[in-house]
Amino acid sequence: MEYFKNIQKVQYEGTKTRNPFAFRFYNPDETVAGKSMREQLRFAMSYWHTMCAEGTDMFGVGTSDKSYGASNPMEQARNKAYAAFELMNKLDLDFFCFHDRDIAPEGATLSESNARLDEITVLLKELMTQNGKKLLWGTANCFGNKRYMHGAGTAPNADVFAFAAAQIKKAVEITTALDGEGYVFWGGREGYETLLNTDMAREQDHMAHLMRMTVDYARSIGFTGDFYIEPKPKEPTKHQYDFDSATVLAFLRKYGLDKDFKLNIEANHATLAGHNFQHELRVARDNGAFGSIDANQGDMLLGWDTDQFPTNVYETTLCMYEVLRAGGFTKGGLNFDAKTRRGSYTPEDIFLSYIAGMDAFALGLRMADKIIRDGRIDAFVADRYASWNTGIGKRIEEGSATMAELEAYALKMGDVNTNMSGRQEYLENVMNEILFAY
Ligand code: XUL
Ligand code: CO
Repeated sequence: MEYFKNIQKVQYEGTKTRNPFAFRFYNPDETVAGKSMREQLRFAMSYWHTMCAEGTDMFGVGTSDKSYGASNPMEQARNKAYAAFELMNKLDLDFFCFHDRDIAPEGATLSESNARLDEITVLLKELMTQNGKKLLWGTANCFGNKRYMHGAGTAPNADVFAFAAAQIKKAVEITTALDGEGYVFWGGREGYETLLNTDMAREQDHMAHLMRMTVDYARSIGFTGDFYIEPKPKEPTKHQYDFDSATVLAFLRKYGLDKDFKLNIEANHATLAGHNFQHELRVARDNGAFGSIDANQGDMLLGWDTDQFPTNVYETTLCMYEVLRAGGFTKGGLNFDAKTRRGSYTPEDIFLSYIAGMDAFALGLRMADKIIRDGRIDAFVADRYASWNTGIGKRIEEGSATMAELEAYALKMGDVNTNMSGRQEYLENVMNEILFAY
């Protein structure tokens, strides 16, 4: 059965093409910055948005049909899996990501849900082998069911915690069975609506405990992938504990989990936290915690997580600059945690959106490589800190300068007469030149 009959395999046709179902910038086998674009970008399909979400919003029902011709939920799950691999093949996506409940619907009991997961895991494994596709990461949906109304790992009720742990245990097992390269914790409802009813310290202790147990269990069953936390400041809860990269790093260090977890940075979550995407990536990179990316973009005029397909090349360029500077992806990749707008409701729109997102990142990779080869921006930054390479600066960095020595140095100077311009506008113009003029 072919689900997307009107659409052929999308090919690279270069920038002269007028074919909307072609890549202009993503040429998978072309080498950019020392590796093929395929290896640099490691694109992944998000099962939840692409295969499941029908475009419902707070004001209206779904606009697109994701039933895949099925008449019951398990038939739908099976058809969905076949459709997912057809879509990945046609878009040349090598990876996918899922929540447990995306691939198989929740049953009436935990054991029924687990049996359903087992059945679909066998099917996915077969399809992965047949089609040469890989699982970038798996996760558990511990936020959709009403039992998680007050949180999962941070729920005030220990029974809810136990249920979440059981669900995560199974999600880790299927991720391991499918050779997943990663496992994600996104704190869906791990936060609070009001401190009047919340013991924040206790909730965070519990979350750390759950993460420690998960890592230990996963390693004991042979999971060799990376663990990630995906920061997000709010939505669905007013405050989410994994607010941003810096907050997550502090949490991991407090509980001694920093060796076990890296970060999965999402563009729209960065902007919700009042940062830009590059800032969140830089914090992760500077702390040796860069792991993976949820590729999307928000709308600066809206205060919520719009999960739009990323098309802003300035953003993708600065993102790929950070990725290259971090040494590239190891087990992570670019997962399109993105959905078509509710009005873009046809199957063709899904393809056009992935093409747009993949091309925006392919172009971003090409431009990031140009920034590095051009060298002016990196040289400017290096030069800006030149006073630290010798003399008093070097002694401070080495930790050998004393307060008394610095006082004597400052007294002798009288005042600082050596400040350089930050040249922001010049550097922004260099960016424009690199992006648009050569
Ligand atoms: C929600 C979000 C999730 C995670 C996985 O904002 O980004 O889809 O990526 O649970
Ligand atoms: Co995400």
